[in-house]
Amino acid sequence: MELQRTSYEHGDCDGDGVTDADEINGPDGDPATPDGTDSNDACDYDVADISYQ
Ligand SMILES: [Ca+2]
Ligand SMILES: [Ca+2]
Ligand SMILES: [Ca+2]
Repeated sequence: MELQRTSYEHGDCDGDGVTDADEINGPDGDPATPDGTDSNDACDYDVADISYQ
């Protein structure tokens, strides 16, 4: 039995609410067109890309 997980379960290293995949690839999942945010900076994210919380 695992303890309750936090944001890592969603692959969100910085915990800003946008998953690493979305920050790196953009919401369309294509790395050729990133969303331009830093997946390691919780202050750098696109509000439109928040997929949970
Ligand atoms: Ca993030
Ligand atoms: Ca993209
Ligand atoms: Ca970020």
